[in-house]
Amino acid sequence: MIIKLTTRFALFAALFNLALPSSAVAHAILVKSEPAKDSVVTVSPTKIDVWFDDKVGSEFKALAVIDSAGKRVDNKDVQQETFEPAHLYATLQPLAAGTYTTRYRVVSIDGHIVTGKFQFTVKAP
Ligand SMILES: [Cu+2]
Repeated sequence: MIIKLTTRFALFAALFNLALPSSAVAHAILVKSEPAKDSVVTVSPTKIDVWFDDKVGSEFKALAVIDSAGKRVDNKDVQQETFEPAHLYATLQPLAAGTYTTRYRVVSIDGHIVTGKFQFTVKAP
């Protein structure tokens, strides 16, 4: 009985590991941004900052801010903080009142590409 349970547990553990290794262990996820997701700001931000839970690759990184008409309002100058490789940022053009969508794409250290988006709103003070 003990052997059978142990075997079953080992099989379960093996299956679980096969199913979830990268997403559970090394897949970078966005944990913070400035402006924050779904926030309302009254001053046009001069840049967009995003932070992941782990360092991301320096290649293939992309960060774009798009207005409600689909026009890019970032300066296409995405940078990775030298001493904090989980942090990316890009500078922004002056933003009129409106809702903006930030889109990002990074490569996790496990080699997987992670993409996502979130919105923030600029409101006249
Ligand atoms: Cu992954």
